[in-house]
Amino acid sequence: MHRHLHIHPEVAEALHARRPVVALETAVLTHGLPREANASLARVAGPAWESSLPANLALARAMERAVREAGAVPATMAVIDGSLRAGLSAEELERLGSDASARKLSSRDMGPAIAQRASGGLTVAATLAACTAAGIRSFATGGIGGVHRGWSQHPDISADLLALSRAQVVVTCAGAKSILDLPATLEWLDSLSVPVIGIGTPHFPCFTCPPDASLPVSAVARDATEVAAAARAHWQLQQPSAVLAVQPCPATFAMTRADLDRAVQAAEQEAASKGIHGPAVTPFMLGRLATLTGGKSLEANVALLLHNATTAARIAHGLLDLGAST
Ligand code: PSU
Ligand code: MN
Repeated sequence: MHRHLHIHPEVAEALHARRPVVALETAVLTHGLPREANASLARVAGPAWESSLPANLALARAMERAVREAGAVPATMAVIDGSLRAGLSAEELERLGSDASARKLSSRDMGPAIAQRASGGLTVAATLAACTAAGIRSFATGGIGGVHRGWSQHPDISADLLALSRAQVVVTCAGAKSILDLPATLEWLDSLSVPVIGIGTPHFPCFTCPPDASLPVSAVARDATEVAAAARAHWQLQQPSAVLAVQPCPATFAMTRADLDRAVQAAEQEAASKGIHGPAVTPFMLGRLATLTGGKSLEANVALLLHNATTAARIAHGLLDLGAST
């Protein structure tokens, strides 16, 4: 993998000088968010939101900004023209965000994409593999992939879960996407020995919805420093797995469970009748949910992504303060 990895000079310098770095995934850029400009998202993201840009690109740039404002260097991870990048230039980010042929790359897809000189956005699974190659310990995303509803008939289980079992990285997220079977997803995280640490919450956050009182996390931390301490101890025990740091969507923008469930049901029926399956399911569902909720799920998604970027930067600081690179 290292043969194909290109670390952006700013990221390389930060890693070398032991300054905090936060990896950002790009499947959310290529497949997770709409490409139309959306000025109303400034209400969520603040005045620095670039309203005239496609929303997916504006979000990727806003996440990089949030990481910088929290004193870390963003490493946006992608495959561009067959090379694996940790850190993109502004031009590369813009190209990837507008490339209609950009693939959604999970860990198994990166090798073929590199050999074919293709470009694509990395899922959580692929980003974790890239973090291991680059030596990055903190990573922010929205919600991880997991066990899809209806798994007993059709076992659609995201490769994110397996990847979490074998990358020593702290992944900051708002739990797993609410379109999933969350109890089943938590059972898998348990089996794969991935600590699920609630930041200020004993319950598992449900992506765009508030945490579910019936879903306990495996540990609670008060803040980023405590998450970093737990991760360091986990890895000192030679545990090969990631640490999932979970925090709820900011309350102002969270959706109610009832609103979300109604939309998920409708979107699931559409997906089934259109024969959508495999890697296309998650992008289809996220797109339909945004429409069916009148943009509410999109607002919540943007709010939680930015919140997670900031927290991941704090965790990167915490890990370095503890000297937790081994
Ligand atoms: N979080 C978001 N939006 C997204 C995703 C996560 O807020 O689009 C992406 C992540 O890249 C995650 C992927 O890895 O969805 C999961 O896809 P699948 O269920 O096909 O494994
Ligand atoms: Mn899947």
